[in-house]
Amino acid sequence: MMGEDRDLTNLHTHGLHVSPAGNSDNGMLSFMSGDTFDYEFDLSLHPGGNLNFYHPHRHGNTAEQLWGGMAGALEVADETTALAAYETHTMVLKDISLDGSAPAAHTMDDFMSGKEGDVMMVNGKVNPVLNMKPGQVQRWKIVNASNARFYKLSLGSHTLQVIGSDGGLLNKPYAQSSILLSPGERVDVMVKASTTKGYYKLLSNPYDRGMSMMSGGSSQQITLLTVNVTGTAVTNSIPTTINANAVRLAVPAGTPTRQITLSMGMMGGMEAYINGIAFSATNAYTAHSSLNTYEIWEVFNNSMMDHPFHQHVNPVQVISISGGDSAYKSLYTTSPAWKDTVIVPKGGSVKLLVPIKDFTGTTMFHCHILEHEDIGMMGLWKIQ
Ligand SMILES: [Cu+2]
Repeated sequence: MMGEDRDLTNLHTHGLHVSPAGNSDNGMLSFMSGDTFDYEFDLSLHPGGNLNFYHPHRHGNTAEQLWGGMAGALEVADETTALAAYETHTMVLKDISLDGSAPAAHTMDDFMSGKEGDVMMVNGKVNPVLNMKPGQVQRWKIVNASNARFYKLSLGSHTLQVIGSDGGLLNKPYAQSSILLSPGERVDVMVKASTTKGYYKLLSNPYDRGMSMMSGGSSQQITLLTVNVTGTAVTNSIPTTINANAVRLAVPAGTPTRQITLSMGMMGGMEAYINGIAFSATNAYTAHSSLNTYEIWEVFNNSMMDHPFHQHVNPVQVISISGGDSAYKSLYTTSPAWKDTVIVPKGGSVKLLVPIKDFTGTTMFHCHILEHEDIGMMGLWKIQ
């Protein structure tokens, strides 16, 4: 972004329920090229069984640094051994466009629309092949590490069984024909391979995140990976219970509601807002919360494109979603999913139950189309 020292960076542990203070998941820190700093994360209050994500979070530089590849998967092991026998793969979905051998530079338009690349990769490879035995069950932990690209995942002739979300394992498998995954979201799925040998494509299907006027992008169908069902058949089955302790919380009586409105600047004014304020070092919409309380956050999207709303430190459960993809809405408003990134559909809204637990300090919430975060769609969250 203009006016920022492009060397400034820091580290965010997206998804970890850890302190936002000191040398932990502190988004207010900032380091220059050549600096050394030791981070320390106490995971004793973080629930297990989830795939998380680390990337820089220096306001103004976040989008360009992630775009260039500064990100990775951060797995926290299951607290049970129930799924240990299944062959497990972690998949990092990332797109990029290259200018020669360097990541293509951002344009002004990219900051408004969110930058999508023309090369789609799984773990840094274009359309890799994954072998499965006929009848085999595999577990795939998938993170969308792209700046702005949405993936609507499906596997030819197969059903994807969702067993976990951003914050951990679900009570049981939820069968899906496709799964919408916006930037910053994760999904944990089990797949039972066909008994018919052959090649099956893991696709990203067209999805209109509100940028349909532009060519390409999330509105294209792309083959991300090819499953090759081959070899000697096995008879694996998907468990009917995953995590019996996973429950949907009831909304406590008298829980206060906070309203958060996301909006974009008009043509030419390259800014994005939370409750009318574009985040800067000196001005931000600030939510003040008390430790050991619950809040309902009602997040409205007053713009023409979807925004993945991400809050640090405390995961939430989704009470309701207005607008958007019906399968996404059904999955996250009926399952005991813990989420830290939730799509707020264009022209729609979401209602989140926010437990404020364990940690005080100053943290943040923002759009996870990181260009939007960099132009101001971020607020501060002060927990006392
Ligand atoms: Cu956004």
